[in-house]
Amino acid sequence: MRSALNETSPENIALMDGDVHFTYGELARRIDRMAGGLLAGSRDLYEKRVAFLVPASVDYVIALHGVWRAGGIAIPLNVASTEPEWEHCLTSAGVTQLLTTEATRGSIQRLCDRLSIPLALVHEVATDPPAALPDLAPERGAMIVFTSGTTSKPKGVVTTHSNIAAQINTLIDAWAWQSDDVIPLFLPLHHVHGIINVLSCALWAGATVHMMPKLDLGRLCDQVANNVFTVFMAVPTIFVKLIDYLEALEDERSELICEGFSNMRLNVSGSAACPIEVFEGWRRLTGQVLLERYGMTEIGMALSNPYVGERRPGYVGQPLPDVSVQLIDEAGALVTEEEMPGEIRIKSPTVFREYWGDAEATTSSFKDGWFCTGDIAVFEDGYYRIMGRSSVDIIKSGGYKLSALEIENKLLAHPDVAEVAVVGVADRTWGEAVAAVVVLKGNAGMTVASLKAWCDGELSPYKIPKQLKVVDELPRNAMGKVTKPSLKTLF
Ligand code: MCA
Ligand code: AMP
Repeated sequence: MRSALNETSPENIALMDGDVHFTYGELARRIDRMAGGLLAGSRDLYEKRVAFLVPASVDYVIALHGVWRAGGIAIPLNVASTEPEWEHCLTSAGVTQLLTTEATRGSIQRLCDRLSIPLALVHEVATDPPAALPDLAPERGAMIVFTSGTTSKPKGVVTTHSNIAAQINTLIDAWAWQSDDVIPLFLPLHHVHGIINVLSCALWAGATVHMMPKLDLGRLCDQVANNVFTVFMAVPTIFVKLIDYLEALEDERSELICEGFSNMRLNVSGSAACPIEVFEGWRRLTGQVLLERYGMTEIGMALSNPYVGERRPGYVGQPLPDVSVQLIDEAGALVTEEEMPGEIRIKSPTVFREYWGDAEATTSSFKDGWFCTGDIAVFEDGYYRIMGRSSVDIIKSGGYKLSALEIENKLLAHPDVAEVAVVGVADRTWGEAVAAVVVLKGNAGMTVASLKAWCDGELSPYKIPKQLKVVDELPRNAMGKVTKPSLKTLF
């Protein structure tokens, strides 16, 4: 994005990184120098893929915006991933340069050496600002975010500058972002929720973002109690954790923190279904009526409860401006009656361009120009309600979308595993928890602890099964396919 940073008040504080603050003016200067370093004398990166492994910090913002301004495609990597997971991202996207920090270099240096990908520290790359920055046509690729799905390996979702601008502008208007807003950012910065809804909306609106490399409820709540923030966005798991945390505190402290939340102008929940108990629990404690919205990596935000008006518990509201929504039933017909379920299909300027290097997956995810989300919803009395997903192979745990197939493939490499099926089981904290049902070879034994230990370094920690059942055989239908829904009842 050429000017994804607000330029109206250069003296305003854009970022708080620990105790250090960065104004919009200072950030813009650093980003220009980064773009200059990345260009290294050339006129344009021409959609060259530049990945970065950078924790939430000013360096993250400089890397993201520097790549955008130099005409590259920015690929933010998950700081919690394992080497095989990073390798998939780097090779499938044809990454030619990687940016990192002193703190994270050690974990990825060996991989970059093996793949012959040049690696540099963010602060080393910056040079003098370039004489000219490339002119970026809106339809050019800007970012690749990896998302899990019904395939074993995550797919790279390519969004253009125009998609990103639409995703940001829609939310700035819908949720009334202001330059005096202040928001904490503890969500991972390799997903749309953290990158677009929090970071990019705030920086476009001229607001202030407090970068937090990790969710630390105690430190966060200290600031909330001091009325530092005006807006708060999180996944339902975090609201569950906050409710538990606040209820365990002594009354006086809990009241101060609840008052801090109560004084904010907006609390948003998304990335997974917000249970009605959580919605009501949050209202009881803080007085805040959560605004629940629905989105997806491929489409940005599509449905939202109103900023002004009734926010209905258990519902995700109505289409955001410029978003068209259809519900399509199992027979492929348009649902025209209320209370009849159908798959959500979307047309919108926010919808992504393609899955990187996977024309087949891109084509099959659209029908007649509509993006098929795989989520099932109903329309009831003016509001959409999400009922679930069409695939049992997608699990939503703590807001992360996980592929059961990816986890199964990894577990099949375990020397004692003959067969395995992975399912998501209902969980109060995580929404769904990853559970594995395995058939073992010979007389081998397995416990959750031994399985977790084996998975360490193979799968990101949040993908590792939390529950395990060892069975003699997996239930299959007449076609030989494992009947996954029946497995959920084992837990
Ligand atoms: C951490 N753990 C998890 C998860 N997170 N287990 C399952 N699912 C998870 N999501 C496990 C760790 O492996 C560890 O296990 C233990 O919990 C403690 O880890 P820790 O990192 O300390 O946990 P935490 O800091 O409390 O993390 C929970 C979290 C995090 C903050 C809720 O999961 C998170 O940031 N989730 C948000 C994801 C997100 O932003 N998704 C947006 C994508 P052990 O103790 O066994 O080692 S969706 C999206 O972008 C679309 C567009 C949308 O609609 O928003
Ligand atoms: P991701 O691909 O990680 O962007 O996750 C997108 C998915 O999260 C959607 O396809 C939905 O299944 C789910 N999701 C996001 N927001 C909500 C919500 N408010 N309620 C239910 N599911 C949601």
